[in-house]
Amino acid sequence: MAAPTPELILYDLASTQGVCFSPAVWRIRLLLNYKSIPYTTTFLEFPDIAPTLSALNIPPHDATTSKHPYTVPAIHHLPTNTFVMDSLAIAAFIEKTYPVPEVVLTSDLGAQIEEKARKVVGPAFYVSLVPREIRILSPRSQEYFRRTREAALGHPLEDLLAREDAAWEAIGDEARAAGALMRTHKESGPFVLGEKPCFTDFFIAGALQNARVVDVGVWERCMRVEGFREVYEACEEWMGKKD
Ligand SMILES: N[C@@H](CCC(=O)N[C@@H](CS)C(=O)NCC(=O)O)C(=O)O
Repeated sequence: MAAPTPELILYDLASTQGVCFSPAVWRIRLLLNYKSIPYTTTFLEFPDIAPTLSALNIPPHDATTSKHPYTVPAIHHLPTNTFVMDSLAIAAFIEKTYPVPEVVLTSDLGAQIEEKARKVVGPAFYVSLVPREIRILSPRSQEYFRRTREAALGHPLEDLLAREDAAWEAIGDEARAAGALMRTHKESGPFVLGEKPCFTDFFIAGALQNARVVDVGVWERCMRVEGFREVYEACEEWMGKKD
């Protein structure tokens, strides 16, 4: 059977693995896969993101809210020739354009979980994944990634690994509390809001899939925490299209 005509092009981050690993892009990929929207992927190397997206006339991010003027995910919606950058803006565009099946983008519980996950698990992810992400980049992207991240850090990426075990030990109880919040509606289903996935589920599953591609040990650490595991497993059926 012929492949369906793509509705959009998804701009993603390239790696030597040939599959999506960016957490922000995975959020959008999960949304597209859940809604069965056909799309193609254009993988960009880190140093090509800004030149490619600016050549498409996409306006840059506001410098006061983003470290980088251009980021992936970005999309080109072919039927309307619309370009959108930033995962939240893209999710809003997709939800408006393809409202069925509905995906709740924001909720009080979802916001609480995302904030807790960012604050609690985010720092441990950073320490574990940033020094390892470089290993799955091409030489050109490695040079860009090391230069930009070390300029911000003020020391070699690899130095982060010395803090890894302490970072994970420090978050045990709080990570379990975040996981427990994800189980609030466990009587009605495995997702944050119960029966059906919402965008917070894709936020969680996207972050875990990022860990799985970059370092399976980090993914396993998270999968031991109740809540994270259930959400990830329930979202796995929409992880089939990875490129
Ligand atoms: N707020 C953005 C963040 C996306 C983001 O940070 N993307 C990274 C890749 S995971 C990126 O494109 N970085 C560009 C760079 O480092 O130059 C979103 O949610 O889409």
